[in-house]
Amino acid sequence: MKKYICISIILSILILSLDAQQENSIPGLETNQEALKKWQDMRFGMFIHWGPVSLRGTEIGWSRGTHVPIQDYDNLYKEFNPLLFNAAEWVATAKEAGMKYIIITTKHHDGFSLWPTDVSDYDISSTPYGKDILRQLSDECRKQGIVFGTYYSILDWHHPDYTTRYGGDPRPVEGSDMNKYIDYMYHQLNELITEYQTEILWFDGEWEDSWNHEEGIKLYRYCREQNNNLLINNRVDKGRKGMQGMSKSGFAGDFGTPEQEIGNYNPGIPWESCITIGKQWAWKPNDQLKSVKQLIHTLVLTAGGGGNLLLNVGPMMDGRIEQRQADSLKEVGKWISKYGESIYESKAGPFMPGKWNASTMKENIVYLQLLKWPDGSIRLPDLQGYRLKKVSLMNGVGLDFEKGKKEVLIELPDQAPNPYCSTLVLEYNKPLSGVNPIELK
Ligand code: H79
Repeated sequence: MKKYICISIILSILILSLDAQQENSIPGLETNQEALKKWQDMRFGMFIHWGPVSLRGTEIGWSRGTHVPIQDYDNLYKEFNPLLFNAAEWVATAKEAGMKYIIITTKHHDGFSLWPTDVSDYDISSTPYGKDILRQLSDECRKQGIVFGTYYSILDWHHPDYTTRYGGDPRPVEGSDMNKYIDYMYHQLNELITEYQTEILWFDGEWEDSWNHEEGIKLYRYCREQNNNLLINNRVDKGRKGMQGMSKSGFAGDFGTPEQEIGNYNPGIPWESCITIGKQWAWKPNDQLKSVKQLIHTLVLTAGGGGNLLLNVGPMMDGRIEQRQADSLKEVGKWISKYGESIYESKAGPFMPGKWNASTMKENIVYLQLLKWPDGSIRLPDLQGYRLKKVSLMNGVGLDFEKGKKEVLIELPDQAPNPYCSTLVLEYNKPLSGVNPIELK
């Protein structure tokens, strides 16, 4: 019997290690763990979708040939003159909101380049504005201590050599040469990596048939060869599973990219939810904005699931971030200045995000974020093997609690300490890293 158990154990170990080897069977796709950790600790970033399309207020990329005729769309750059663009103000807005990094659209599906690129005239240098927006922003990010990253769409519905058309574009694909387009793309990415020192490459537009898995792997490797500290999202390759955006194994990419939704609880995998502050990615006049409460709850639920939040703003045609959006961000920042300790550098759990809570932890401390303020008291399940030593309101007074057989009853004041999201701090007798996730009812 003993012999049999021994053999089974050895066999399982062999099978497990084979499995692990298979996952890493494609060399050159290993994430830079140090860069990953640094990025995960930041938890909150600003996404910026911007370009000449802000002159129309329609969606970037997607409105070319749909809401805006192609001829009009492709000529908008001739009027793009955002004289009130102020990189210092943008970065200060992000910083004040508690965001630690910025990702900006350098080239969306519409093909317009926001920097003076060597390989095209359809770029910022051909606009009446003329100055290099990307340079100003990347310089300013470094000045203010914000990590600078770049969005880049693999698909390009404007480039003649890209081999898929969209929006009723009448140009035939015969004669288009994807290899030529790929050269163009490599040249542009080299500019972003070496001249603008982008630290995060946020790819998009990988889903069309013009792109494939082999090219995805090649592109990932190329970028890392230029700078081994780069972090690259999973849309570089074809391994994305729907909008939840996690990666299948064997595909390139350092993190998953759920879009317009909070990722599922998954602390084991690096991921980032990208979510708009309103309804549209690019600026839309009178767009319906999410409330400050919704924004804070989104952040808290994301951190409580183990992910980052990349919250998107769409600046206006004159270069300013709309006042309403800036005001909301400021409010989020005020909340973070009090509760940020429960977000930055935190781990998800042990209580899974749910209807009324999220939770994060650090060592022996659990932060329990309450999305609704309960009436009088709350009951929490006991964590087997751990002793609850102290409960308090975050930034506030200690609270009385009573241990039952399997539960702890915590007494709460009548009034929520914070109108958006109050947080309890639970101190246990030892680090909670080994606890299984618990669903709260
Ligand atoms: O850059 C942003 C989007 O333009 C892009 N990814 C984020 C980061 C994106 N790629 N795919 N999708 C969005 C999904 C497509 C959704 C669509 Fe629509 C629904 C396209 C047209 C209708 C919503 C409304 C998005 C664009 C217009």
